[in-house]
Amino acid sequence: MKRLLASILPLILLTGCIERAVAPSDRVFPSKLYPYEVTYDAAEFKQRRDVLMQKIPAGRVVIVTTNDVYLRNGDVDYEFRPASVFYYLTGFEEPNAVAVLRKHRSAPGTCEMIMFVESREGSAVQWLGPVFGPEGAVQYFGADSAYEIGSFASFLHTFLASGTVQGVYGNFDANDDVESIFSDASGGSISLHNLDSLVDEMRPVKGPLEIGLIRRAVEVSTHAFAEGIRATRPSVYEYEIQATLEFVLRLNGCPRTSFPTIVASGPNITTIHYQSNSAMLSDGGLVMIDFGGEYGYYAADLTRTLPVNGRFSAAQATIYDIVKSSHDAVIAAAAPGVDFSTLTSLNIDLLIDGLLQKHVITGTKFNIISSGQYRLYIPAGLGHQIGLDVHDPWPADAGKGRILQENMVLAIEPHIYLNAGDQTVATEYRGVCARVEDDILITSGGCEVLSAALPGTRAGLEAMMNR
Ligand SMILES: [Mn+2]
Repeated sequence: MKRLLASILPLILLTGCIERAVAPSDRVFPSKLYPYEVTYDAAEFKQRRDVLMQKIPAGRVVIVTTNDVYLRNGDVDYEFRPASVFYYLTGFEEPNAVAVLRKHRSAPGTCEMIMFVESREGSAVQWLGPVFGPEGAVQYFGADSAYEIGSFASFLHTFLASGTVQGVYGNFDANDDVESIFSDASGGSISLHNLDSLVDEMRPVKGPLEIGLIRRAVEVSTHAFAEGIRATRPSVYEYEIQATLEFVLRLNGCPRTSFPTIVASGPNITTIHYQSNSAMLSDGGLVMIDFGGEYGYYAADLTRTLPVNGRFSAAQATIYDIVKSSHDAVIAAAAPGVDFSTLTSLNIDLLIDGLLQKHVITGTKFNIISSGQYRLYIPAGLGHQIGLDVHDPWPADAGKGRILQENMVLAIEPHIYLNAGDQTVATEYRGVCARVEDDILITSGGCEVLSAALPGTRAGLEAMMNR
């Protein structure tokens, strides 16, 4: 108990030091699900709908739905989280909601929004709490009109039968009920188009509200990660480190992680999406922690690889330093106008160079890369965008390349995985892995490492573990 208190007290004392990250704006409304400090600017969501509507050909409309509520077991549901595309366009957090977007008849170039949301009264309020209802959808979320969700099916039948709608952009993968209502109402005579791919073109460049939320998610996550690093030592269990990470995360206002926390030690380290977090950490081994919080629905995503006993062995240090130097080179090269595939190639070049120079593997760089052998050691991509999804979408049109632009946010995660049974790897390196993942904001002249407060060098990590 004494040990537990001693480990928790400093965490509690540390939690007061994070500044409010999101400034209130002129038109704000409270978030029921985020009562602490997130405020929303309804005008920003309206602007996104206006931009989207300019991409929609005449005669077509958008029907965007939030996620279904999924049964977990018995009469318990999984925690609800809105569909990212629905949230991006509406800011609406409650389940059982649909928005119909069309070109505004009286304000050309803008979007009209008709919302269908849940109403609650009587015992439903007693059990589940109040909802915004149609009135709230108009008052706070900028709906031009709003109705009870139960009337959506009859609305859609009438709307589609009117002959004015020639096509619909929808995201019906998110909700089977809405999909079947659409199938019934359209009778197969209205063309259905992919909404996500249009919104995917809009999401990469983040606005000020989004960047503020990501900064906050990263800030809290780095803070939690530091406590997770301090909790790492021989004989603790992976789930103890997970508990520390998630405790500090929740204590600082993040309602959830942005993906299931990975604490992979010993032989588990080679499982990229290891899930059980059930093993005990062994002296002399490594542990890889992949973790990030979600704040205001925006993700952070960080990885560190640690020596369980606080000191990297010679082989572990060699692999770690190869990864870290590539990580630094990629971040130095990240800037507006740079194609992400150029950074991917740079990373593979540097990692394979490093492995050859240190005699971890043998052969020629050309053969190892052109034959695809490098994928044995570098199984995953260099990184990805982050935003409402931890793997935020790139626009589907790959022909345009993945050119970095100011105010994109990315997770950069160079890694080397050397499997225990890999005969192409020198014996002493088999089973050694390293990954370092930071979150960066592309700026006008380069990038800012949002997670710079978390040590990434070998010396910095060892210092943090041995303090
Ligand atoms: Mn990642």
